[in-house]
Amino acid sequence: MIEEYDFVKIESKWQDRWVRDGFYKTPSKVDAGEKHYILDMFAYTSGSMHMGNARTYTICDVLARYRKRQGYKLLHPTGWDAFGLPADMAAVKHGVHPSDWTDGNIVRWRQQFMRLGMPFDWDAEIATCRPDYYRWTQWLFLKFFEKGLAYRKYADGNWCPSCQTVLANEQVIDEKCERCDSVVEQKSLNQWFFRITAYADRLLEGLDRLDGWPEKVKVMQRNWIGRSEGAELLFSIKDGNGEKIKVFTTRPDTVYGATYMILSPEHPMLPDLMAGTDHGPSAATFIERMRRTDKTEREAADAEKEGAFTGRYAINPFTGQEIPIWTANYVLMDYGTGAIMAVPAHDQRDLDFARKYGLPVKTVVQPNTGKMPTLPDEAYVGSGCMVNSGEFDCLPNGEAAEAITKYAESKGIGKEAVSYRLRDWCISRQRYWGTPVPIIHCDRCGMVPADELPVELPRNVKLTGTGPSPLSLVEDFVNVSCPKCGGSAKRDTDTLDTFVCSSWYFLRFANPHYTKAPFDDKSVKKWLPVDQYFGGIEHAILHLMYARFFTKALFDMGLVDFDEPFTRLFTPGMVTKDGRKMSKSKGNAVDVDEMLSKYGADTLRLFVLFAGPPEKDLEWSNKGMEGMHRFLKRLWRLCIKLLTDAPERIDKDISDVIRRMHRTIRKVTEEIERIHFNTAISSIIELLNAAYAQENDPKDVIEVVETIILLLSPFAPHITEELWHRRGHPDSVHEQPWPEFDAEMAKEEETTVVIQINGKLRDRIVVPAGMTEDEIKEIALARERVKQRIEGKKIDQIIVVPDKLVNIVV
Ligand code: ANZ
Ligand code: ZN
Repeated sequence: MIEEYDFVKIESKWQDRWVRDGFYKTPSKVDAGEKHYILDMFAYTSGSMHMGNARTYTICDVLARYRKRQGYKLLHPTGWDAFGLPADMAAVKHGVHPSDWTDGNIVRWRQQFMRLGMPFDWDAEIATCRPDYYRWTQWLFLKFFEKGLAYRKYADGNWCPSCQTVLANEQVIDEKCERCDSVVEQKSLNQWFFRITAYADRLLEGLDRLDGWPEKVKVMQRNWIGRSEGAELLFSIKDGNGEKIKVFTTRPDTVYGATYMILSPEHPMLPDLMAGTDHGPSAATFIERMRRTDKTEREAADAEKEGAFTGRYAINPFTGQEIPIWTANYVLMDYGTGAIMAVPAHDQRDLDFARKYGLPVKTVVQPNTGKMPTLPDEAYVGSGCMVNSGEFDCLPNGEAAEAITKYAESKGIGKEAVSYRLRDWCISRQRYWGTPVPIIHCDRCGMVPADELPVELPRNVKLTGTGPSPLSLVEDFVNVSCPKCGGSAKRDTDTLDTFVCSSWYFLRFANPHYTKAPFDDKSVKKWLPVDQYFGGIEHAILHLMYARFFTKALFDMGLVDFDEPFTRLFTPGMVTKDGRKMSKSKGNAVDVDEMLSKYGADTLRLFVLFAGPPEKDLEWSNKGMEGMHRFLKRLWRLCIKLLTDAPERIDKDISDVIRRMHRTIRKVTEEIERIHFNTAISSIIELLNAAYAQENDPKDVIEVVETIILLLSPFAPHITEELWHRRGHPDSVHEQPWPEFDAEMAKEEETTVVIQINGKLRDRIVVPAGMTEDEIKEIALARERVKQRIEGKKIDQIIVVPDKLVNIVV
């Protein structure tokens, strides 16, 4: 009777041992070229680990284990992104203190990491909610403040008058507060911002150097920054007091076609413009309604365009014509200048609007076909020659854009301009569970940096979920004396967005308990930048942009000597069930702990790695789990049988299975390097099957099986460790050097295939043996000699005899 595969016992035994032996402890001595920093986005402690997290962390762990085996010295830490709104909400709902709730979650997360076979160094963990961490978040905030990169200004927010707080866009439903149904107002509040827009160009330029990042993430960041080149043009107002309306346009060439103007409903010039006109009151009603409409709704491309005439006219500076000034939902205050010249003939949104309200349409760009564009409902947005444009007629429109901008500049009515979609980052929250803003407001001295850090979050607060910032109710927190003049002053009572905490944690990991600064310069020089970063695509913009911004700002302050934090980035796909993202609220989540109890970590790890390419979404399958579990049992049976009582290998004949083993080592190594873990695992499975086929001839099989254990160990670390020890090796399998292949033996067998056309020999090709029919066909058809002979002829049939012959019948 062969002993059963008892994964419960095996896994917990090794998990404890690895932590005790300091498996992921950061080595102190690291020579040049030896360091490797692998990092997974640290966990947001709003709950416990879900299957998507389990997959991402597993992918990261495999690569870390593999790099270690290659001889790299690893920095591979983890920690907790531990502040944030969910803790406040849990406190209100269940009456538990956010701090206790968070600590409870951290304990669970830690256990789950352990159970998955990820033996982190828990003495080196960091948590953003602990004073020894957030004092440095505050310190950095003050640095940014000192450099003018953090500032406070009045800004519009969704204000619920009965809850007395700003709501996120997501919390506004049909213009009403999701909690109390009051109509939400736009209210200006004092808010803190980081001046990320000052880094827009640097953030763009840096992307071009990030060769190790997925293209799709770079595209998302580029779009988010949204750089547009164009011009600003000034339009004077008929019967005005000399004030001019400034527009931003990417198409200055079309200025002769500007038949009306639109100001955003929030535009500051509107009230004065409308005062006393007949149209004023109806426009005012429209504006009031727009102010209450959710911005994202207004911005949606398919939102119905609506507007109102202000009763006033502007003068098109190029045609001299009077054009009506409107206000409309689709022009936003926070882009460009908040005002546009509308060119309905060449802009679809303007055309839709003009059709709806009967405004004139004038074509100024003619397609190069010579025909005028026909325009009932579709704007002509292509290029062409200028028409109806005075002295600029007949110029190609690209040249006209330049000429018109130059002309405007010479007349003092315009200039070249660049506009960005990127906005400054609003970092203040009227919430409790976050890093307190370390600023003191003094009537005499203004905003004064707190002199003692950390500004500790008081524990005793009343959280009701409504009302103003919870900290503003804690009197002995609020009332302080001014560090500058000693007079009575008040602390800022906002807390920082959690994305601030996570914008620099990767620096802290280099020396997590450093007490003299946020990060230890010497250790940062040794370990940073992060060589390989892992995290979900949902962070493509926010976190990954903020961390880049921080790094660049710190670089400019001379605090770090690199300006991109993550050299390579990998974004694993989601885990889905029945085609939809797994989520507790949708009721389709598969519980990680339950799967670990039922099948063990090695099975779960193999399943999430094997079921598809890591960058793609992965559909959960119970059958797939069963399949992986069976594979491990097969491995167990064969090994136990062979490794406990088989004879040593004596004669050194090279059999097929040994060749295959060398090919597998090569393949697995290449595939791990490309993070194609699914194909790496499938070739290990094939090798095991080949070993089984030779079970009765154990002399080669022993070598093969030991290699399988070595190759499989980063993926399924527990079973392989156990089998390695059973085989009598005293050291951990995870300390063995990565197996090497013999290039000669790993060579694919080659074969010569003859190519015939209508039965006559025309060419010969040498290809790896075992190619599929389609692969051979493709190669044959691409040969020059073949192409020449079949050119212009119709192929009736292609006959393939694998490894031997292709006959093309034409
Ligand atoms: C005249 C024009 C003619 C325009 C034309 C386009 C085509 P991107 O490429 O996204 O930067 N625009 C400017 N500010 C706006 C705002 N605050 N809200 C809504 N739309 C605004 O878009 C730039 C174009 O979007 C600008 O160029 C302007 O319309 C519009 F044939 O000006 B254009
Ligand atoms: Zn003062």
